[in-house]
Amino acid sequence: MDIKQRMQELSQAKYSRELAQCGGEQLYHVLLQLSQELAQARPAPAGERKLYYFSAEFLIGKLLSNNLLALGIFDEVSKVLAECGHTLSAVEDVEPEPSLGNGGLGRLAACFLDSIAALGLNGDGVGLNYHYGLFEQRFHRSHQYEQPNPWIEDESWLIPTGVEFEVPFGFGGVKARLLDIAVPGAHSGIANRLHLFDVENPAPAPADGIDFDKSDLPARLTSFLYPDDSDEAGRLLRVYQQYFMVSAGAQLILKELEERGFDPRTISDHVAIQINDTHPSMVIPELVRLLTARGLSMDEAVAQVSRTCAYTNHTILAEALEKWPLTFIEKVAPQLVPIIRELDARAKAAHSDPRVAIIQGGAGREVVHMAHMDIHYGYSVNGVAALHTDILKNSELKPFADIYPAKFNNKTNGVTLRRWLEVCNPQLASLLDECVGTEWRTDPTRLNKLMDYYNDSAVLDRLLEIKAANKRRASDLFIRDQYGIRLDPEAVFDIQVKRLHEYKRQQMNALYVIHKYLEIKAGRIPERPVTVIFGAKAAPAYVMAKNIIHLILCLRRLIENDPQVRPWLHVAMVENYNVTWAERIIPACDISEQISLASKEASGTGNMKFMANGAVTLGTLDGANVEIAELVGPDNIYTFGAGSNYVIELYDQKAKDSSKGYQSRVYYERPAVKPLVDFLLSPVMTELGDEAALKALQNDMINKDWFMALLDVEAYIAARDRAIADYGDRTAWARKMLVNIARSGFFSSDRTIAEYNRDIWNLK
Ligand code: 26Q
Repeated sequence: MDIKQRMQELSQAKYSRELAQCGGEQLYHVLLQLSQELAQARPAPAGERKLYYFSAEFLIGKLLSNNLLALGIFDEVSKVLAECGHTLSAVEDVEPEPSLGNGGLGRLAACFLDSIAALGLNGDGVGLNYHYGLFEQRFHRSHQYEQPNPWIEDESWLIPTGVEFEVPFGFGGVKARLLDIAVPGAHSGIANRLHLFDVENPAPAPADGIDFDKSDLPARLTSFLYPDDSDEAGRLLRVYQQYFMVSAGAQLILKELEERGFDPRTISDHVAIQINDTHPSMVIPELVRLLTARGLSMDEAVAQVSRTCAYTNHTILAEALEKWPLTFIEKVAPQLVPIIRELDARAKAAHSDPRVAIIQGGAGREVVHMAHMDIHYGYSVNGVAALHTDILKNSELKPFADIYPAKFNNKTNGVTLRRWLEVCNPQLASLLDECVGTEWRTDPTRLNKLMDYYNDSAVLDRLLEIKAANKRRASDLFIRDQYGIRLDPEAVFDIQVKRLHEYKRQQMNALYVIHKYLEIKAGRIPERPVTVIFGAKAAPAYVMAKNIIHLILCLRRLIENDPQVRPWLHVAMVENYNVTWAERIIPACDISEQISLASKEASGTGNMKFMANGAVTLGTLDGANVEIAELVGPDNIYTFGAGSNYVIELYDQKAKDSSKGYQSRVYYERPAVKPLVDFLLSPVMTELGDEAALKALQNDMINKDWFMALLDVEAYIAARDRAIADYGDRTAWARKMLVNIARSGFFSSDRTIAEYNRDIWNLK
């Protein structure tokens, strides 16, 4: 197809204008329609087995650039736009971001869909069409506020399908309407689909804020994505959402199975269901229900489902493991209760250990342990990084691993380098083309060839130039879109962007900022200026997380107002950090902060995106950081802090005797630590901030510090200062960048998906 000609036809048809006369908004809609036409003209992949990736979240981000890339018309469209005096990135500014996920788990699902399509595999996503994505974050007086975040416009990526199913809730049936988003595969010529279910008559927008009547069902079923990351909201509406998704999804699977001409008795030969954390776990009893309704015996149905479903665990935080009161399920989907009781009875008959029961608790207090159902009635259980899977097998899920050793397997996460390198860092991508050839775009292991340039000063200089250009660009966008806030592009960019959670330890990063501030005030001028950038949303009900945001924003104001400190230290916090901001900021990073308490971050995926863009990791030996460290070697990463075995040991000691194990006060009393923690309530801070919030935070640090920030803070400061000092040797630093980029191919989600397919799905 002649792309330019088709763009011209569309601009005429839609706006009766020449392409060159169109503004950004019109060009966006021309390109949206063009992409939809091309994607919908593509065939579905061949293959008798089909994967359904069930997830409550798909944090897809803006789609225009990525779809143009996958459709193979990115360069051509960029050229046509340039002829009209526009850039693709300016056109994409018009696109609203669909923030249909909280963070890592949702973004992983989006990367996976991209890779499944790129590998030409037969696999679709199944989820919900939330009308409001994750809340929009606003800062006011150094506090976070939440606003609704609508993303659906009259013309969007959603394609109506006309497909409908009835979902039988306790209160009556609700029609589920299916909308699709096309997922074109790069280099594969096919397109898969993201299936998003919605109610027939969604409620209109709420008048104000993100609060709404949660009992207004069914109209409110798909209104909001739950704004929690790892916090159990414990809400009935969440269970309604989950059942709506899995019932409609299971009906879709059976419909397609029939259309493909297969008997439901053979479903496990033709279907694989990946359950993304426990949010879709009710698909297991629902599928049993639907199969028995189609004539299978209970034994047959259970056997088929157990060979169809596979479960991915994304967390070891006990509070994030979903356990629903049986009364909730009784209310939402009473027809599932006898099935769940039957599944539980079978598990109890086979395994007397009460720790592996599905239903736990006495009469009236019974809870359904969703992960336990997945493990007994799924054929695969995987963790998301080597360390995480080891911890699952050896401690968190040990009783299960002893029963089902063969089910457990590791699939280290990955990210799509198409979005996270080719699109977001085109200059680096073309340097890589020059150095290693363009094949890395389909085979990321080819990036290893970059090691040949370890001593090539021209290439090392180019890496530094590209990084400097990306820092300038990020600074310009900051001034444009973040209320004129200035970054210093000459400074070291030290970045921590991820959801706000105590275990991720943004508070420890803030303690480093305090340390630097006090050093400068004492006349000890640092070697070079540092810009510390944060980006993080706190779950609206997570008070401690909001207090940490408050601390960071107060430090920002304190430093901005201090002419002695300002030349050497900047603190910036991105308002409304999302996928769009991630694409702007990650290419500009020098030091990537991955400082979770060892054993707590299942994998992390931001760490991989930073590495691929030439940032050097400063991190604990947690999650996938462990694998990054192995791949790049000790000279090209800064690791510090307590190891996971020691941390787990400390928690075990504390569980046995609360006077044993980690005692934060002991670390608080250390001379290097006390002044940092005390600073939270110093006069300069209480004058700027909310004393009660700062006091609550300080009190927690001294007396609890559940995630042991004070245990690691001294080692952290030393490692971070070492990294900032090393930055001064530009050639040596450029080599570290080069090694990180060269070794990042392993973290392509194409590799991860190839492993899922080889070990779990067997699609072709
Ligand atoms: C649970 C119950 C009620 C309401 C919300 C939730 C909920 C929502 C989202 C629980 C957990 C999540 C998200 C978890 C998550 O993002 N986990 C991250 O998954 C990434 C991909 O595997 C990992 O890289 C991260 O380490 C892990 O934290």
